Amino acid sequence: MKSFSGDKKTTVDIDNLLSGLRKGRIGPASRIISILEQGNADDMDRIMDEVFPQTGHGWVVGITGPPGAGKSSLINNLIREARQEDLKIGSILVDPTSPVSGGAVLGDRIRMSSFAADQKVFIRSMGSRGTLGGLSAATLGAVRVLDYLKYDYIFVETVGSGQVDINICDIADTVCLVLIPGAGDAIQAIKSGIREVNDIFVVNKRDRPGSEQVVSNIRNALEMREKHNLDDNGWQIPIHATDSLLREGISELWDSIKQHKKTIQKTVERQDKQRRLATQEVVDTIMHKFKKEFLNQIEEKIRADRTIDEIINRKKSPQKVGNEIFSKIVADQFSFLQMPEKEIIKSRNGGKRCSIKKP
Ligand SMILES: Nc1nc2c(ncn2[C@@H]2O[C@H](COP(=O)(O)OP(=O)(O)O)[C@@H](O)[C@H]2O)c(=O)[nH]1
Ligand SMILES: [Mg+2]
Repeated sequence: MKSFSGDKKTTVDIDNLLSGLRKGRIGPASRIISILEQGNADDMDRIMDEVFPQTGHGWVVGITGPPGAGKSSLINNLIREARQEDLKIGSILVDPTSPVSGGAVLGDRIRMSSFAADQKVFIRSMGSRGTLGGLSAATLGAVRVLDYLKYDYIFVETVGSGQVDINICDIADTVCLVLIPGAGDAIQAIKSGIREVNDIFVVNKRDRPGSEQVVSNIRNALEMREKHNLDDNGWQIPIHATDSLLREGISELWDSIKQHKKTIQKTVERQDKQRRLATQEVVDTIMHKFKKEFLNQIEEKIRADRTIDEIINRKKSPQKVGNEIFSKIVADQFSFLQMPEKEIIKSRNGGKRCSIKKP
């Protein structure tokens, strides 16, 4: 297998792939997504510099919920609906690398293979390994690659989990929470679904007993919410009961997704959300650089300074020492051992003292 990391060839490879992408080719897009998955920040920077300015076309639909709820089956059906309108559809399935997903991924492959010959459908699964179990920067990168290629709707399937660095609610324009009857934690999921500004509820497997109960639980919870006046952008959260096997309730769900797009596309809330995401990404980029460039040095410096002795001798707590060093960094009094990356560092005193360049 070809390696994309580290060497000079990488730059050439990426350049070639980007030029393929410019021609709208799928092969290079797929390989670019693989590069993003490898998580090299420089590659990511290079690719996004090219891709990002040409994005903003695609509508990102997050399909989230517990494993086995039928998310992939629903997406499969939604793609069918969208294809009847000749829309170009991308789909990214984020596999949580758990034993449960092994079989599901195989199922996905079989289901999705029905679109193999369709040039206007792109389906890709991405691992979430190496991240905190949910979405990674690579997922967002992949969404942007598809957006660049003018996919009209991009479905992102994720297993609903709370603590992730980039949440599906941050990156999706429309979030559908998929629940099923008989799952013990349904009420809890409903509550957090509402809290996290879920846009559409789906109760899949409506062929199973108890689905009406789940629908009415959601309805009750939503009514409570409305009484507390949390509705702001004029969108009334719908609840769709679906059967993905018999394809029932799917076209209504698809209509709701399109309606949601129409309703919120030009709202201030959407702009605010985009600003929040952009801010978070900028901060993440800085943090990443900061960790890479400074943390090792700070650690070495602490070791060399015998600062730790004060902790071992119970003179100071680790927290106090940490806070003192942090204050020194902020006050520009902390000397690093070596010169970190040139462009963000200014040197003084013959290169011995370095600090983050002030804006
Ligand atoms: N009875 C029933 N089974 C369904 C329905 N939708 C999906 N399934 C089945 O549920 C299992 C999990 O579906 P899948 O789409 O892989 O769920 P995901 O893990 O949420 O993506 C599969 O065996 C599907 O065939 C439905 O509406 N009714
Ligand atoms: Mg799935």
